[in-house]
Amino acid sequence: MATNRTFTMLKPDAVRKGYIGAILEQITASGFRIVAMKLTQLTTDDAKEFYAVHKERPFYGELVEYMTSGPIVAAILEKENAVEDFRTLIGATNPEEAAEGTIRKKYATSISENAVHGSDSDENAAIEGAFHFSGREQF
Ligand code: YYY
Ligand code: MG
Repeated sequence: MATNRTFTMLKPDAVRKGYIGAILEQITASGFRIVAMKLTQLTTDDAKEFYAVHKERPFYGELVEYMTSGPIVAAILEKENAVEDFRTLIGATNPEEAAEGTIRKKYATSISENAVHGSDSDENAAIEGAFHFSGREQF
């Protein structure tokens, strides 16, 4: 199903370093409308479920530990071509490979602590958004 929405998390390293405002400013200045948003913290079960697709990967344990290490900002964003355009805005998974000006280039610490999540498909955007927000929390 094609939608114009994507799902993001500002990850614990970005929140700890005080980058919430700067990152949200770049997101909204790039044409995304915030449809839902909250400051929250993932439980271990939440993080395991959210990243279940990576459970056989060597970094899974560290990823779950990191993603539960502090508060995150979860949000649903709306824009034409939202999923693809947001992946472009955040840059490559490894910040060393991310293009100049991208959110990960500017704010990420490392490949594992890479500041921000962006859904990789319309289908996953819908699943991930529904994981965090009920219908009445989406505007
Ligand atoms: O979608 P994206 O976040 O860009 O990357 P994924 O390949 O889906 O991996 C999810 C998450 O896992 C990534 O944001 C950081 C972490 N990770 C890692 O710690 N080490 C890797 N070699 C690959 C991914
Ligand atoms: Mg991914």
